[in-house]
Amino acid sequence: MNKRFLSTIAIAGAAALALTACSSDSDADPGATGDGGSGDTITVGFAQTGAESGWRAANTESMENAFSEANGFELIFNAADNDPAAQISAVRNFINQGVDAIVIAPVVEDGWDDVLEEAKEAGIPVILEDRTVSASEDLYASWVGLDFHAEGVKAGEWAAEQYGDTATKMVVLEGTTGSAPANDRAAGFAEAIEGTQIEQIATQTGDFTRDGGKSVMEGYIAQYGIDGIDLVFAHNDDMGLGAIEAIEAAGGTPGEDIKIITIDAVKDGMQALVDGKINYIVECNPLLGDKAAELVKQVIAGESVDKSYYVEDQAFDQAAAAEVIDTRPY
Ligand code: GYE
Repeated sequence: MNKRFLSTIAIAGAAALALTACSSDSDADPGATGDGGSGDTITVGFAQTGAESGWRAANTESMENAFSEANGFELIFNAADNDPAAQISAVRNFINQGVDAIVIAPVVEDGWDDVLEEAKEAGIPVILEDRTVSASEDLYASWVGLDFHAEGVKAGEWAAEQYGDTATKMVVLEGTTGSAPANDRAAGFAEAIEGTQIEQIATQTGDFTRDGGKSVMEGYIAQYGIDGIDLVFAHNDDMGLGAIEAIEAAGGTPGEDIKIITIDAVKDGMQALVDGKINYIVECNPLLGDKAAELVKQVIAGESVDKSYYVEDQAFDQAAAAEVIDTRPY
């Protein structure tokens, strides 16, 4: 696989630059074709997962900004409420509507072969953003997203370094079952803590939502007690924020009695890190819209593109979060 890191996108200032560069390119397109009429508009069906998290809200906004009318697009937006079957039928609707291109943030990895085959037969290119699929690479044009496995490794390495030498009981708040980030973050984290004294005593899905994280954490506290849990690894900030609520409601102090590691680095998560309620956050950059829009234009123009584009992520402890929190774009 051709790994290309778009490291500039990870930096707030550079992200703004990337956006400028992209929109001026896009603005130039209608003029460049000479007729400037509505025939230039690229109709794109975007099948979003849903609205489960702060990360997702930032990702949707990034996509809507990039696939704007001013940039030459008509965007047909669908959010599937994290239901894989609903998302597949949304994609099928896009095919029936005869859109020019389809962009998908796949809820889960499996189950895509048939509908991707149908899009291919209809001659409609598919670009994936954010999550990956298990289907053959021949069935889509390109993908832009994050290295979820590396995120899990980073989170696990920090846990190993901080807590690996003492007996540590860990509970996990998993993302949506069957989703690429839940699978890959779990695997990466497990590899990084192997051989340490961190013991995973329970793992359950909280569906990437704050409510889900809260109720799973309430269950863990009921079963093990505040004193029986040393560490929470939450696959995203929102579930970690839900865990904070559950710990506080049970009379515990999040970040102290129970340490918390999360992934995403969205505003609320970073604030909790600065406040000492979360101990470490690995970033997952949701600003994928510009690259996705650029890929759609390139693919429609018949230009060759790579199969995958990785955006680089950072990681933050409390001090690092305090330094950047005011300048973060999401
Ligand atoms: O971490 C989570 C969101 O797919 C990377 O989905 C994304 C994940 C993100 O709901 O907050």
